[in-house]
Amino acid sequence: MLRYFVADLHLDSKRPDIIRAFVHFLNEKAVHGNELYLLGDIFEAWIGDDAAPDFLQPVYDALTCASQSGVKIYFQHGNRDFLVGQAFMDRIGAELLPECQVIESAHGKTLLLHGDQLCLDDIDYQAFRKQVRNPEWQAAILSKSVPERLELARQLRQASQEQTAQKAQDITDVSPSAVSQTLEQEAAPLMIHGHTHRPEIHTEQSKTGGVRIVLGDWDTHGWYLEQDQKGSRLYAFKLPDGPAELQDYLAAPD
Ligand code: OKV
Ligand code: MN
Repeated sequence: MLRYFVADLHLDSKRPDIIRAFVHFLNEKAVHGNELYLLGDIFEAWIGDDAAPDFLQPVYDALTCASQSGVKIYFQHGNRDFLVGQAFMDRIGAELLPECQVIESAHGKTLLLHGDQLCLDDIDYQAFRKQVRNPEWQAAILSKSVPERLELARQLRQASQEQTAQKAQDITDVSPSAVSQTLEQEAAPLMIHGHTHRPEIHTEQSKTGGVRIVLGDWDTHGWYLEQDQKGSRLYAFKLPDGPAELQDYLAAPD
């Protein structure tokens, strides 16, 4: 059994380099695995399956290609792509997971989660999360026109940027009590999550010495966790510098 885990790519038209790196990762790495776990915030702002942006077509194609070649793809919502729905899962051949999924790995019982639900010290964020995860609120949003949804997403992002700038760094990390409680409640020796953009492998996370693997966000580097019978390994790889336009321009004179 070979598995790959990624989170926090924040795919966006402004970062064609990340789109290309992800497509490359899917075609070169993920297709050789049995399972691929997308643990949230794959997309910067998903405003509904009916408004899936065209610039991500290479990503949809690579995901579809992987699922058709036998890779089981699992998708967990993040705080930016909570509106990903069953229609998009059907389109790429993936399965939606609940906000906390338990699997068996070489380490034993393993919890998978985006990670934002562990950031309990950020009271404002938890209130925001409760609202955007509410099915009635989501249905109301999805009934709006695409331009209305785009405008709302833009306003929310602006509000967040103003708030985050004021927040102490430590409240945007996981709360240690939420981590130990979650591990102990599920009697799991391992959890894997993203969200905090603090890639690390932490030990002693619970009474029984639980381990917490944090995936990195894709920015200057891409990050993925590879897992098999032997265990888990967290990899980072450098993204080619700069946007494609500049590279093409630099490559052109000859
Ligand atoms: C994070 C907080 C914004 C607090 C909106 C569709 C919709 C995505 C979004 C855009 C903004 C989340 C995802 C963010 C935290 C806020 C505001 C307050 C208190 C839509 C898809 F619904 F509008 F269509 N958003 N972001 N807040 O910038 O991450 O924590 S966010
Ligand atoms: Mn997140």
